[in-house]
Parts: sequence; C-alpha cells; structure tokens
Amino acid sequence: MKELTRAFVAVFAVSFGLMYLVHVLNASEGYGGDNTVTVYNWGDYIDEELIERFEEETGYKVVYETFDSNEAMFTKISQGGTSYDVAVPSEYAVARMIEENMLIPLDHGKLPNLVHIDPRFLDLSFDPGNRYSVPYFWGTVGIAFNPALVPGKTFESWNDLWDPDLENQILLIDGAREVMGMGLNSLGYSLNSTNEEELLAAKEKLDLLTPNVKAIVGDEIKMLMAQEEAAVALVWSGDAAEIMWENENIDYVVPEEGSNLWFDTMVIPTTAKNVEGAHAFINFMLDPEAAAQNAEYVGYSTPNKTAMEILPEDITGDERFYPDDELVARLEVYENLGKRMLARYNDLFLEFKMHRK
Ligand code: N2P
Repeated sequence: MKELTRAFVAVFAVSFGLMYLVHVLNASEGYGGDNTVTVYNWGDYIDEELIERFEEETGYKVVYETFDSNEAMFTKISQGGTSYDVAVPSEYAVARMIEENMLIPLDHGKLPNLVHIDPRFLDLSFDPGNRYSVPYFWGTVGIAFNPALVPGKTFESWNDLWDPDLENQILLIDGAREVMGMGLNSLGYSLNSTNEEELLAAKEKLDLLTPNVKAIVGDEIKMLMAQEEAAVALVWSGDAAEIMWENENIDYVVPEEGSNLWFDTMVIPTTAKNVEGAHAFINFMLDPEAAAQNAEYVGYSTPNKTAMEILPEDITGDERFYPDDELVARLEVYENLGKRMLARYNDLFLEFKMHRK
C-alpha cells in the first residue's frame, strides 16, 4: 500500500511539475498567455524602459520582437506562426492589412489617450475614422549628409546623389519603396507610380547610381554615418535626427522634387491572443509622458500634441523633423498599390541589389 501511495505521489509530482513547466514556458515565451502582450515593432523604435514601466504598471509581461520592413512584417503576420497582439505597420501596409482582413477594429473606449493625438494625424485616407490603427510616429524620407566629407556639395535634388564625385560614398536604407521611390522621384515621377515604363526607367536610373552606393543596410546606417564611414545616406527622418545627435557635422534635407511622408501606426492583428492587453499597451504608448520620452529616445517625430508640449523646443521647433505645411505639401504618402504592384516594386528593388554584386 505504502508503495502504491508513493507511486501515486510520484506520478502526481511529475505531472504537476510538467504542468508548471508548461505554464512557465508559456509565460516567458509569450505567444498566448493571458498575461503576455506580444509586440512586433520596427528595430530601434522604442525606449525599452517604457516596456518595463508598462509591465510594472499593468502586471502584463511584454514579449518584444522586431522587423525591418513592412514587407517582412506583413509576411510574418500573414503566415500566422506567431500571434502578435500589437504590430506597427506604416500606412500603406495598414491599408493592405485591412483589405486582407488581418486587423481587428479597435475599441476606442479603451484608448482614452487618443485625445492627445493631433487631429492632423487622425482620420487619414488609409484608415478612415481610425477604426484599425492609431498613430505612433511620422516622418519623411530624405538625405543625411556630412559636409565635412564632401566639401562644397549640396543636396537639394535627388539627382545630386548621381554626382560622380560621390563614388562609394552613399548608404541606402534597405527598403524597396524608399529606394524605388527615390529613383521615381529623381525622374519626376510619382513614388506611387504603377506605370511599368516609369518603374523600369527608375530601376535603370538606380543601376546608374551603383558606383556611388557603398552599402544597402538596415538600422546600422545610423552608426555608419555617425562614425563617418560614408558621407551621404538615404534615410528616414528620425534616423537622421539620431545620427545628428551622435555627430553634429551631419545635416538632413528633403529634396526639392518631393519625397515620402509616412505614418507608422499601432494595430491589433486578427491573430492576437490578448486583445485587452493590446489595447492597454497601445493606450500606454499614447500617454503624453510616455510618447514624449519615446520620441526623445528614438529621434522620431511624435503625432502626440500633448507630448509635443512636454518635449524641448529644440526638438519640436526643428523644421527638418517637424516640417511645416509648405514642405508637407510637396510630399507623397505611399499608397497601397495592391499585392501585384507591391511585388513588382520588391522585384525591381531586388534586381537593383543583385546588379550591385
Ligand atoms: C526605425 C524605423 C522607422 C520606420 N528603425 C520608418 N517607417
């Protein structure tokens, strides 16, 4: 009898232990625990101290993963292997995700901090009424350059990048729409062009830039520029701001032909497991103190008007990063060009990258 009891106890202990282990693994790896919020964001795009503060204030545990392009994010979410509770797509990717039923409508009642968003950033055409997305950061695409390394050169036009004196001096951000957009804009075409001839012309024009291109890179573009490994870079505005904090020689300009104006947003994918926690996270990031701290840390421009009042004037008054209406009027927002056309942009960009090798 005693032996039987012992055997029972042992079996119980082992199964209990296993159950506990499964519980711990679930909680630590996330992906589905009620207590975890799994967040999928761009690299270098949050002050991680805010994640800790969110965890302390709410008791949720955040599992945090990053991506480096809308295309990579879209593919990962549509494959469905991992359930993300919050993701941060740009506007054209939001439109595409809505179209493909990949997002759930937000409960605005759970997002009281939405009142802090500047109305200029609300109700935009990619998501009328902000049913599915709320603003996170916004900005432009332009040229960061180090005048000390290229004395006398100015960068008013995209075409200035094709200057033969810039051989092996240019870094490009690894983004299909950004690089193709630069090629299209340099020819005076729209960065939303769906005209095959224009797209091919842009790709051919980009091929001619090859001798000047030192590398096509991700977030390390900031470090490379700050350390003066290259003189010029095609970057997002906030990356330029961060580069400039590290190296004050560097300047940022949006070329006169025009460029891209983008909006990154927070959304909840349909595969989310913790919709309540997702709303809590989004609302936390919309809090003015959190938004101001985040903007100051990552260098990007906040759409949160209350946060702007908290931020130092040398940040919010810098028209390179908080452009006035006149500059904004010259810019184009990426449109959702549809699956086929977006794939065409990606293919041409890939061909351009291959051409370099
Ligand atoms: C941050 C990337 C910002 C994305 N590393 C711009 N849409």
